[in-house]
Amino acid sequence: MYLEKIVIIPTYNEKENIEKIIGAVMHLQLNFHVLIIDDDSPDGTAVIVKSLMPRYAGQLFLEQRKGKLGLGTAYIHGFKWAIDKGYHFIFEMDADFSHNPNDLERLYAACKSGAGVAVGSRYVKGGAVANWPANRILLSRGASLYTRIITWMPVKDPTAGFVCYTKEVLEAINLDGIEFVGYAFQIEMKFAAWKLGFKIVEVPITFIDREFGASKMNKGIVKEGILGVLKLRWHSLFKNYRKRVTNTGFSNKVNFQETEVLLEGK
Ligand SMILES: Nc1nc2c(ncn2[C@@H]2O[C@H](COP(=O)(O)OP(=O)(O)O)[C@@H](O)[C@H]2O)c(=O)[nH]1
Ligand SMILES: [Mg+2]
Repeated sequence: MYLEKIVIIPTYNEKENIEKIIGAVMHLQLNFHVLIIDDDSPDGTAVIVKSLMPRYAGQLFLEQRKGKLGLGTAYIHGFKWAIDKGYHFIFEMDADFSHNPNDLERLYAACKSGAGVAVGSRYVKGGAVANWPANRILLSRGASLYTRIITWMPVKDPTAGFVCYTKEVLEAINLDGIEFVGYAFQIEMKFAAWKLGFKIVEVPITFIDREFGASKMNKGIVKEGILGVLKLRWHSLFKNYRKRVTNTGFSNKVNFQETEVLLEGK
């Protein structure tokens, strides 16, 4: 079977949103599959996902990790899973409706017509942010400007977490070489794709603040972002960053069944 599109949604305590967001993607009826990466949410998010799996058999998948390990490693886990299964268009999306599932189709279209990475962007013409508190807008705008000044990467919304990657891009990147886990993770993924020569296109979206549940943003994530961007630039100038993030053929291959057997044997 040709597996085309999968939306990876990382979750930590999203019980108010999870059923609705999965329903909204399925409702599109555009054959988007959904992979939830749950970090053992204490609120039982994974239990809700499991209860929905029969309804969306063959379209909804769940990977559970043992504890809160961060957004970045959740996505890396999901990317490897999706590559392993053979998906061609691999999406990142939040569970909290900040990203409108109706925009998935436009991200897909951008990749279909030649982009390696399509970024759902708040800061290009036509993009917007709704309801976010002023301090979050300032932080996000500041992070974008800072990233552009330090790295010169031509992306207006480098911290965006609503993205479509083609399989070719994710296969070209050594995913184990991606270092960061928070906002810096989003920046680094785009930076790596750019450094490896892929085309990044920004598609305007309206980002809406979450109505339900709580943000997991914290000071550590901001600090990682500030230092992380400097580190990326430093490494790309003096330490052959490209080499570190180039997939040499082995790094992204994980046999998930084998991992499970290994874990069980422990
Ligand atoms: N699996 C996993 N998901 C996470 C983690 N931290 C945040 N998320 C999810 O990542 C998405 C974005 O997080 P959110 O708290 O909304 O960040 P914000 O939009 O920057 O305030 C949501 O779907 C969260 O549930 C984590 O450590 N592990
Ligand atoms: Mg959010």
